[in-house]
Formats: sequence, structure tokens, C-alpha cells
Amino acid sequence: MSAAHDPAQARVAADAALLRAMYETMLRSREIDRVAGSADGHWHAAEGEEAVLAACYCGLRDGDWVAPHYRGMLPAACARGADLRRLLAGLTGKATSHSGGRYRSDVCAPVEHRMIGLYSGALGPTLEYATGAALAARLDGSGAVALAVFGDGTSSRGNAHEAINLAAVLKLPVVFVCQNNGFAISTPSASGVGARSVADRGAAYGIPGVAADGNDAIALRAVLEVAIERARAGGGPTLVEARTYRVAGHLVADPAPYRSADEVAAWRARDPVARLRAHLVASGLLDDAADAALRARLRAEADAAMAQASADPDPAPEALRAGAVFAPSRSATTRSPA
Ligand SMILES: Cc1ncc(C[n+]2csc(CCOP(=O)(O)OP(=O)(O)O)c2C)c(N)n1
Repeated sequence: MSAAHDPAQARVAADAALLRAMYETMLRSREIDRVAGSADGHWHAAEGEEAVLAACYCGLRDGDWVAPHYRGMLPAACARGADLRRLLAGLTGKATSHSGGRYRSDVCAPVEHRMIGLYSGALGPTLEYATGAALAARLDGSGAVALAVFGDGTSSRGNAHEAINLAAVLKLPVVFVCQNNGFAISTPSASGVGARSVADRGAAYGIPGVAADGNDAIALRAVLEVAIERARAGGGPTLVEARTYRVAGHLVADPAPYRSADEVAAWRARDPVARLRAHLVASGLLDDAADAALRARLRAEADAAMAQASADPDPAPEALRAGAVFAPSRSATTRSPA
């Protein structure tokens, strides 16, 4: 539906502050991919998927919870107010990172920014964490919503189904967003998702399942706003499938020989950053000089954050002692001395 016919889309298209925040998040994600990708061959770039990050992580309330997909975790954290230098220090394994250098920052989200990570590295639990956060919000009466973002491969995990089903049964305030980039490593989405589409599964859970253009930040944000409002008002969860494309390899070290150059080129031509930029320019919210200044600022910010994160101190050996890794158990804290 065009913006002219869809009130939610028209609202998003006219929200200058939201549009600017989304554009900045998209450009910052590209800078993060540049600096992190050149430092770490294991980096999972979000190139081409930036509209999903912008639409999911901008415009939320401070009290809301997000359980992001690992691909896009750092831009998500920045959108929630985290400091890029500390996040990159998690990639370089430094003491200044949120985990004190103990774990990778693209799976270990800073909980102080109301983010929940993929801490064990196992795909799937984040949906359960989001359902749990939504249940807590219901019990606390906080009015918060939770947003779970996950890949198409992850959407077929058993715990993903369980989390969505429980949220549907309890009508919890959670939005499930599948960041469908067409692949799970080298397996095409069509070979891994048994249903006609991820969105089609919504009917089986008894909740709305909505497919959206994942390269159109405005259209996708409009779909999410409807889903978020529905969740906040007590209407229960929505399953949104954001259809996009993984322009990069699965990780930097993956040359992705399992797909054609023509396919990648066709999706590059649908660049989500260029698309939002065109809207901003047409709306009088951006011109070439302001765009160049913004890009230069974000490039300098990423370079400085990476340089600082590389120069930061390594963790001391004590950082790996049990007491520094695990919270004390309840019985250990309450047991009286023998
Ligand atoms: C439970 C579990 N199984 C397998 C893996 C290994 N693995 C890491 S990334 C990945 C692909 C995930 O695909 P998708 O969810 O579509 O996300 P994408 O990488 O495409 O963004 C797999 C299978 C894992 N981390 N956890």
C-alpha cells in the first residue's frame, strides 16, 4: 500500500525526527560493517539489511525491550544509546567492553540498554527471552513491549515456535520480526522454511502474520508501528516477516559461491540506504551537503571508536574467575555459615 493510502505509512513518512534517526542508524551500520569487517574475518555484516535495523530499533520507548538478531546487534545497541567504542571493545576482547572482554559483543547485548542477547551463541533462545520480557512487562504493568528479531533460519528452530506459541496463547505484548535475508549460511530461505512464507505461519499461531518489504524502512516501520500499538494495547503478538537480502557473505570470510553475481547485483540496486535518502531529499529534510557532513561524522566516529577499542587494555586474568563470570546463586548468598 502506498503512503497515500496507508495512514501508518503516511505518519512515518512525515515524522522528521524518526526519519533522521533511521537514516543515521542505517549509515552507522554501514560504518560498523566497514571497521568491524576489516578487523575480524568472523564478522557478520548487515549490508543490505539496514532498513530492518532502522525500522526495528528506532522510535521505541526507553522502557521497551529488544532481543536483536546477532546480524545488526551493534547498530541496534547504538540506536538504544550504547557507546560504539565499548561495543567494538567487545569484538577486540578488551576490558572496556560490556562483558569485560569475556564475550563477543555481537551476541552479548548490553542489558543496561534494555537489550537481551544471544549469550550462548545458540540461535533461537532470544525469542524465548523476548516472550519472557513481555510476560514480565504484563505482570509489572509497565506498558513496555518486547521486540524479538531473528533470521529465517532461526525461525524454524523448535524454541522459536514455542516462544511465539506461548506469546500467542497469553496475548503477550511482543512483536516477532523475522529479518529474512534469503539465507541461513548457504541454505536458501525457500529450502529451509517449510511454510509458503514465514509470515504465513502467523495463521497457525492464531496471530497476524505480515510480510513487508525489508528494504523500505518507511513501509516496514509503519507495519511495526501497527504491531507495536496492537501489542501495547493488549492485542497480543504479531509476526512480521521483513523480506530483504544478505548482500554480504554469511561472514566476511565467506565468498558466497552458492549464488549468482546477477542476483546480488539486482538486490544491490534496491539499496535501502539510497531509498530512504531519496525520501529525505524529496521531503526537504536532507541535501547533498548535509548528507556528506553526516557521513563524514559517522565515518570519523567509527574510526575513532575502533582505534580506541583496539588500544584499550586487555582483561586481567581475574576477569575469568568464577565469581566474575557467574552471579552468586541464591542459595550461596542466603546460606548461613556452617
Ligand atoms: C542452535 C544453533 N544452530 C546452529 C547454529 C550455527 N549457525 C550460526 S549462524 C547460522 C545461520 C542462521 O541463519 P539465519 O537465522 O537465517 O540468520 P542469518 O545468518 O541469515 O542472518 C547457523 C546455522 C547456531 N549458532 N545455533
